[in-house]
Amino acid sequence: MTFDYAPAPESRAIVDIKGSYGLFVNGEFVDGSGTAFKTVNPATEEVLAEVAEASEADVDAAVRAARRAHSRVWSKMTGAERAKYLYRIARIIQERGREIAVLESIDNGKPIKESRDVDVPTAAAHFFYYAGWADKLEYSGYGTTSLGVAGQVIPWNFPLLMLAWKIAPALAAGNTVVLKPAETTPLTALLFAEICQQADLPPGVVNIVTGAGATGQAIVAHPDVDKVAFTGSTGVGRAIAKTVAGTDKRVTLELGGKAANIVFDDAPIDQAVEGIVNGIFFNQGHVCCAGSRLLVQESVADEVLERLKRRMGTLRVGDPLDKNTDVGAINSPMQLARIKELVEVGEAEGAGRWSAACDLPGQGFWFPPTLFTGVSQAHRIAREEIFGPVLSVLTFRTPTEAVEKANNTPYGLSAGIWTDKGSRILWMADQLRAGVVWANTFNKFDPTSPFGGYKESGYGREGGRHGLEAYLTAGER
Ligand code: TAP
Repeated sequence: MTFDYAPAPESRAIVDIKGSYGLFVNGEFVDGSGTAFKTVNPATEEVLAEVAEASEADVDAAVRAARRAHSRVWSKMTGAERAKYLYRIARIIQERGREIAVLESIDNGKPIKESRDVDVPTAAAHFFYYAGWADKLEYSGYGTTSLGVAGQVIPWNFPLLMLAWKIAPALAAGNTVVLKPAETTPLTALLFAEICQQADLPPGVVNIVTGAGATGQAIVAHPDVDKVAFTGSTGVGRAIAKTVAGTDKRVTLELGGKAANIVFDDAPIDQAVEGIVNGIFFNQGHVCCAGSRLLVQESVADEVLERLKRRMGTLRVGDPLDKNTDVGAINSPMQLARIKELVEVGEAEGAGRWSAACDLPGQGFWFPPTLFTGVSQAHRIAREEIFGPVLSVLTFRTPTEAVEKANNTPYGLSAGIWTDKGSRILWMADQLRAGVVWANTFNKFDPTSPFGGYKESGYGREGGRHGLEAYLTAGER
């Protein structure tokens, strides 16, 4: 069943979405020379704005602006001076937090309570955290010398937060930046460009070039880019690694995941059920570290599933701007098609599909919170990243079997463990091939913690002291 709704008008009124946006190059908004594209509200299919597409020549202008700003201004400043700009940006993000959160929810489809309570405060926290490092780089262990121009390409699932993960450490370490947001979610990056102006950031230190994959490719291939930082799919990550092979560019890749969320029979079950729900339905499951494979110990599987289904029945799917919404819109029709395709494959392969009764809005892109039981390790829904609100449930008997199943994936980004035994947490954390292991919690992000993958989830770390390594020469190769 479907229903109609009018997006909450009072929230919408606090953002000023312009009819069209240019590129942000050398401190100013300029026209792009490519064909402008439209960004759409995925909850209503309303066209929000026309956005400039950066051609190779536009990317070149942005890289040249970044190079000038690096050699003449930014690398010449003391760390303490750079820190002042980062603190200022962090404060402005906080001050304009409501506006940014609403814009993020409109452009991305995520629930306002997530953009308000997670994306925006965590983005500000990254700028505060790395501002603190800017005048203390000699204690980082990675030297004090910046690399130069960083080319950064980010996905659509956490548009502002991924920008903060990339830009804050780069600037703190003295680099300048050319960043491309995803085609479906450019608006908060463009608002961030305004914030850079408001903070009086010297022109060229941050450049935002919008566009599709070809724009990202032009950044990666540009000969005067010293460092490439990419977050996105493993397929594009591989193409980027090929492009930079044989050059002296430094690269970090944050790619996909297929995390195991492992529940033992001694776990506090209600707490674990909350963690399972958060692990897979947070941000509609558009999360690289989502707990998309539930591994539950056989002796408690029935109980966990019963409580999980009951809890899924209480999730509210709908208007991202409604503060009571738990699950928002799927970001794009392409992503919705990908989710539907894999769900059909799951059914065809014989797994049992279940969703709570759930009315979805008639307009926009939606998918109900869904789980699959009877999943085997060979099923595609157990192996491939769905990047949507779809959980695959598998069972295990012993901790060794849990480790084997958890590690039986080409990915290695994150994992979760739910148990009462501290010794088991430590043993499991040691055995799991995952960059982040959460114990009795899930999807906890903090700027002080390094984050990144093993295996096909990429290499390099973002966050914490380790996140500086990618932007300083002493960490080189
Ligand atoms: P991608 O299709 O890989 O896109 C990521 C970014 O790269 C976008 O800005 C995209 O532009 C751009 N791009 C596309 N083709 C390119 C090329 N050939 N060269 C350079 N840039 C190119 O991923 P997505 O669909 O946006 O995001 C979903 C994937 O990202 C998932 O697999 C997810 O796991 C992963 N992800 C990982 C992490 C971490 S931290 N590991 C975090 C978030 C997401 P367009 O937007 O125009 O396509």
